[in-house]
This record gives sequence, structure tokens and C-alpha cells, in this order.
Amino acid sequence: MLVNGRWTDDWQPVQQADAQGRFIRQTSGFRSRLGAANGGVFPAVAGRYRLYATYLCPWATRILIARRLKRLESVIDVVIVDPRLTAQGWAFTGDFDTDRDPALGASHLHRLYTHSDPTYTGRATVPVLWDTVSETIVNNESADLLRIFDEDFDALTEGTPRLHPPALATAMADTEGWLYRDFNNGVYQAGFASTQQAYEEAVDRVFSALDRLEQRLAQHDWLVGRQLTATDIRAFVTLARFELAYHDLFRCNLRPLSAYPAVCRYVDRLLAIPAFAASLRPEHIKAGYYSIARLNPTGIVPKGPALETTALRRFARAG
Ligand SMILES: N[C@@H](CCC(=O)N[C@@H](CS)C(=O)NCC(=O)O)C(=O)O
Repeated sequence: MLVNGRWTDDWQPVQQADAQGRFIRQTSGFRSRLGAANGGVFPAVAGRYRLYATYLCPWATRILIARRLKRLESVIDVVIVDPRLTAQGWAFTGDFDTDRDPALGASHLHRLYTHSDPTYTGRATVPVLWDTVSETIVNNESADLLRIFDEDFDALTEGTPRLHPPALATAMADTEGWLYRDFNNGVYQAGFASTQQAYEEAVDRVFSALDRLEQRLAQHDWLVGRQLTATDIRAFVTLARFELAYHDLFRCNLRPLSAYPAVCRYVDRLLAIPAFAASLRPEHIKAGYYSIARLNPTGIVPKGPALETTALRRFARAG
């Protein structure tokens, strides 16, 4: 991670844990909004901002999905980093169907962080929204970026669905509270736990979240209300990685995902939407997660699961 603007240590998945060995996720450092919400410092215009992402990362993938649903492809450029974590974090390699950094010609993402704040302390995470004019990070928190893409470009996104409908705000916040704690972040707490107790607590929460999802989806098409919302994007990114990485590598193996038929039908339904299908790159996901040396010292990437045996079978059929 970066300490006072200097890269200090080889990359480790866990830099912070509590006394019981529970993984603690850091809070994001750059939190600006665009347009009026920001007093005009970062105007909401086309062609000025660039999203740095990797298909490995569920948080970054939320934003790739939102970018497409909001039809912002020609408004906000994307750079995809190599999904394999290096000793210096995310790298621009040009390999693996990834890009080079057009901003600074940097070899690693952490350069963008120190360019933005020479004394930055923290992890150099994706997603990052970069301003090409002032050469700084605007925001590196996916929850904010989901809102920014949904709300701050209104003049350019007319006719696209509202992902945070005001009438559903309370219900979305209720669902997203347990969804984040027990599922989106719960799988990481299972995978990165450093004690048996911390792991078992986390894995139980992951499966109780799946139980809740199954209950809701057995009766309804969407997690909140009668339309696709940001809550569905949040659920999808973790579900789509479940059989590819979390079930085996993160030991979330109490039950297979196929024990949740309504959840599997929901994943299938979402994959019929091009924005969701385009965000899914199984090879990037497996290469990235299985590059975490602490969890997989040999670096061997599993061949399976055969996609047609998973909830992602629609993707396999589409080739
Ligand atoms: N709160 C952040 C979390 C982002 C995050 O943890 N991204 C991971 C990838 S999935 C990352 O970049 N990790 C690199 C690191 O921790 O050094 C968000 O949601 O935007």
C-alpha cells in the first residue's frame, strides 16, 4: 500500500484485521461528485473522465455495468488493468486483453494516486474515476460512482433507467445494508479471515444472505420494487463470481449456488441484459483471484467450473 505517497510493502490482501482476525476494508479517500453537486469543480461533460477498472473486481464491475445501462460509453472512457495483482498492486501490462495507461504512461495504478495526492496513504484500489483535465482522481468509491453515473450526467443520459429511484430509496438502503455486510463484503471476510472463528462467522453470514435472496427472488423478479435498480447490480457482481472464485478459493462452500434455484434464474435473467453480460469475463476473474499468493501459493488457476454447469450457463451458450 501507499504510505505518505510511497509504495511501502509487497501487496498483501489484508493490511488490517481486528483482534479476532476479521478482515477490515479501508474507506475510500477521493469522494467528489460531478456537476452542480460538486459546485462545478468537476463539470459533467463528455470526453473528460476515464474509468479505471478490472473485470476481476466486483466493485469496479458495478460501474462498468452502470456505464453501459446509462449509455455513457461514448461519454466516459474505460481503461482495464491486468486482473493479476502484482507486488505493487494493479499493473498496466497490455497483456491479458488489458490496456496501457493513457494518462501518465504509468506502470502501476498507484502512480495515479500519488499524482493526485503526493502524500496519499492507503491502498490503490479500483474503481477510479480520473479527470483528464486536472489530472486527478475524482472518486475511488464504487458506491459514489454508481450514483455519479446514475445522477450526475442527467443531461447526457436522458431516456435511460434511473438506478436509484427516489421512491425506493429506503427499501434499497435496507436491502443494501445486509447485502453489503453479509454478501458483497461477507465473501471477502470469509476468504481473507485469519482465524477459524472469523471465517465461520463470515461464511454463515454469506449463506444466510443467499437464503434471504432466494426467499425474495422466489416471489419477485427484482430485489427491490418492480424494476431493475442499483441493488440488483450490487447483488449480481457477487453472484457472478460465486462459482468462479468464492465457492472454492474463499471457502464459501456450505452449499453450491445450484441449491438456490430462484437466485440462479435471476442471474440468468440478468445475463440476458447486454450490460450485465458484457461485464462478465470469467478468465479475468479466475486469473485475478487465483493470483492472490496468500490464498493460492502455486498460482495454479483452475480449469473449471465448466460454465454450462453453473448459473452462468447462458454466458457459455452465447460463447
Ligand atoms: N470501497 C471500494 C473498494 C474497492 C476495492 O477494494 N477494490 C479492490 C479490488 S476488488 C482493490 O482494488 N484492491 C487492491 C488493494 O486492496 O490493494 C469500492 O467499493 O470502490
